[in-house]
Amino acid sequence: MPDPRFSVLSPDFATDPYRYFGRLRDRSPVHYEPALDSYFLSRHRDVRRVLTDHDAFTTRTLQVRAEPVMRGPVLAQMTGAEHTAKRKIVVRGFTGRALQEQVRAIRSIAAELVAPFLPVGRMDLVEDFGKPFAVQVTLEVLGLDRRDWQRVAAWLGGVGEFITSMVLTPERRRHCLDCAEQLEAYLAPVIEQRRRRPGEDLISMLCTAEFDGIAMSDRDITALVINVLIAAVEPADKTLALLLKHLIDHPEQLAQVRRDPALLPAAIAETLRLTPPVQLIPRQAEAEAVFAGTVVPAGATVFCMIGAANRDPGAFTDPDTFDLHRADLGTARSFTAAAQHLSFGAGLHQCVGAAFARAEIETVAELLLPLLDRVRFGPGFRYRESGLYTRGPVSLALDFTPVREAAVGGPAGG
Ligand code: 2IO
Repeated sequence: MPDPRFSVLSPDFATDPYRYFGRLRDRSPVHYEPALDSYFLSRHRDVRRVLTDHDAFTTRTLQVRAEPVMRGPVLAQMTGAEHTAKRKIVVRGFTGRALQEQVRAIRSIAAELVAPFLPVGRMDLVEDFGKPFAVQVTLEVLGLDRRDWQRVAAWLGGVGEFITSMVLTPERRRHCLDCAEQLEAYLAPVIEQRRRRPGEDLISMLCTAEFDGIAMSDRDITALVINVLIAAVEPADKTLALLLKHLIDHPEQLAQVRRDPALLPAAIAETLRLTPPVQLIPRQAEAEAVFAGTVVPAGATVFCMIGAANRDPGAFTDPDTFDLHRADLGTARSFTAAAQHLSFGAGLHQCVGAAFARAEIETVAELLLPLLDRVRFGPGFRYRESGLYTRGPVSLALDFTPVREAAVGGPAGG
């Protein structure tokens, strides 16, 4: 029998949701949350079904959860020919030659941001590095001014809060909408300028692109740029910090990766499986549906619990263990539509930035790992995660052997 007192809104669940996933999958795989009038699915096969049966489970939930702060419809809301065409435009912006350029920017921004901490031998991987890194890389890719990163980060905080909150007071809601409006106003003159004089950046590409005669409106571009900003920023510092946390907790695997950086993609894929930075994906059931004998009514909001699905023993052996060598990981597939983990979602709306995400984390980890000689947690550091929708380390205080600044492989050296 499911525990009637269990709630995904309880403080205990927020502290460590992973403790509850096994019980949810076994005893309450279709957990109803009255305060949210929503169903939470935790089994791998149920989550995969919801994400891939596009007629039965739609992304209509995003009209209320995302559209108000995205200032227009995001890619995941679109369907049919419009979705296919616009998704192809975005794919083009994140693969091939464009991606090669982006990797160069990632490397030089990472080298610049880490430099001041190397002679000290101490940094907070989240606050000192991950957050500025994630925002600055995304601004650079979009052809926006990196020097604006703190302003943009503050606005994105409000946008992210709106999308990922389970409950929002009217005051916080107003704050989030204010942030979104300011971000929109910041972008408007840029979009206008790129329409007149396009460059090589992603915004210019969106302004000029056409697929099967379908082009982007200003509203489309605004929404897509905010979509790219939040989707590239919010999970990035979390993934990087989680990767380092798992490797520090498993010194033998850290040593292997330091010796052979070709193991990095496997370590990243395993990090995403075990601790997905995006824990929830919402859908709307268009018709009544039955999961494991439980009825979900037509029109209901369904949350896919990615962290629980990724640890389903029916999908992965010894699912709670971090093992970059696991036979069922399928590293090469882990960043594609054939992925067995569900951290990039699945189906038509699967993450369009998965290849970029892999390249970003791989590039920065390749640069950091050799510098983090004898890396360990700082004195008195207590590991803590936060977030129900997106989740990651609050901070990650690292100590390592100080490095002379001259020894850093920057943009020229790398
Ligand atoms: C931005 C939740 C950070 C996406 C979302 C409204 C659409 C979509 C996601 C991810 C991550 C964000 N959903 N990215 O889950 O673009």
